[in-house]
Amino acid sequence: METTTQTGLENMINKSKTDKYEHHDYYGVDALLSEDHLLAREAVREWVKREVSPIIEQYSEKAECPVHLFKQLGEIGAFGPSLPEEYGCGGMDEIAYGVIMQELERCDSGLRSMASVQGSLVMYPIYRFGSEEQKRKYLPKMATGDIIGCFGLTEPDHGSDPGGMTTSFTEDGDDIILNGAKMWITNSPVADVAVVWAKNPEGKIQGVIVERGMEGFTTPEIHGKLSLRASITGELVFEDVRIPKENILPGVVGLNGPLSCLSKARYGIAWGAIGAALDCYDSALRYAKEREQFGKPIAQFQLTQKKLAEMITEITKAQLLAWRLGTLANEGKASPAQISMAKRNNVHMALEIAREARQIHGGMGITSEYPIMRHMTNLETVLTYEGTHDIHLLITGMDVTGLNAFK
Ligand code: TGC
Ligand code: FAD
Repeated sequence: METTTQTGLENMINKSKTDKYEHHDYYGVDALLSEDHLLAREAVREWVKREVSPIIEQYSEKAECPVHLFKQLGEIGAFGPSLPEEYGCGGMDEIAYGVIMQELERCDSGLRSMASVQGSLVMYPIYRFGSEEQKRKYLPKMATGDIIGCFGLTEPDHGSDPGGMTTSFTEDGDDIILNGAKMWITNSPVADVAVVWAKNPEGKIQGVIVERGMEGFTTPEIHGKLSLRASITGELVFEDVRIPKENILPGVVGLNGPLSCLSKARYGIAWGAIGAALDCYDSALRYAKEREQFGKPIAQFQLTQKKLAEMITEITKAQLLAWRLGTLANEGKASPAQISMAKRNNVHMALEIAREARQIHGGMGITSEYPIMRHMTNLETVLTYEGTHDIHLLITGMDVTGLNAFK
């Protein structure tokens, strides 16, 4: 007798995937994009379909990061697309940055994380707050993916409240001595450099570039993640790490330094999450038209149509929100609170769509044959990192009332 494993589920699950994704643009939002935006999107989509879609499910199942993609992400211009060309970056606008993040997250939130962290959380602070020497040393090599970076803000006891951090440094001649620990750091076990936020002897927050190999600096991996499995996450541990003072980012003192980096990355997530939602919708629509029950496609049942109609409505609203945020960002007018609203709304929207798409796929929806469960579990992380769903709600609440719920 053959076992279920030999004949059943494993045979149904196609391990090498053909990416059948078709674009969905119900309100003609693409007409609001420029030729350059569309070209950038097409290039990333084509790369994702060829290089990543066939393998992403396997990496996610194995909880392994496809580190070979860092160089390729550099080649397609995914690292710092809106930072200036003079440092080897893309020189594009904020909408181009958004559409690139959307294509990456259409494949996997962890893939987008690889790019968000490198571009928005490591290259951006070096560009915005670094010395000219630091910019020339790090940015061109980071843009190509030759140097991988990570961003250390969160600590074991300070997540939503990073201002309470205890990681700190003292001064010793031309050096500083760094002590403390950071937790939940994307890319840390494979990073060459870390932008670390720590308190100076006056108790003020400053950014420090810490390089792999510095004595007392370790980056243990965090295991057991059931979400964002194709992204590698770890800690940053500093035990009397001696670092030259020239590695301090000279351009900012205070919590607004790391928070402004978060604004840049949250903006990318507001666009990116739509990608995950589109992939779930696309898969659900195709499945509903192909799968028959009671002698007709399940897409013909009103309850399925309700799900699909509500999905595309929510996606369309999110696309318009992201586009408007992009135009504000291009004018330098996107406020942190507006970015919070878009991050919160679009990630929650994507998670809800993943749950509905899972239902449409029936039992097959829980398998790795379809991307739904991977997106759904990924989005649980996206809902929490870069500021939790509730923290962003309170940021909006503070903005509209003028009253601070945090203090
Ligand atoms: P608060 O007193 O409100 O603010 C301190 C200073 O910062 C300014 N500020 C901002 N500046 C730029 N951008 C923003 N988004 C800003 N938000 C606030 C603010 O004006 C003030 O400036 P100044 O000049 O008056 O000093 O600070 P608070 O301690 O009360 O905290 C406020 C709160 C809770 C909103 C903030 O701490 C927060 O956003 N918490 C969430 C933490 C968070 O998002 N952590 C993310 C860690 S990194 C990450 O998750 C990466 S995942 C990467 C991936 O894999 O993709
Ligand atoms: P907590 O802050 O302990 O929050 C727990 C719960 O309490 C949440 O529901 C929260 O909304 C709620 N809460 C907290 N304060 C309030 C309040 N005032 N009012 C109401 N509710 C509140 N960090 C980095 O620095 N760099 C990274 O690269 C990075 N990558 C990450 C990758 C992954 C996979 C994950 C899971 C996290 C990552 N993070 C990173 C950390 C992430 O930003 C934090 O997890 C997040 O900010 C929340 O912090 P916390 O997990 O400590 O939760």
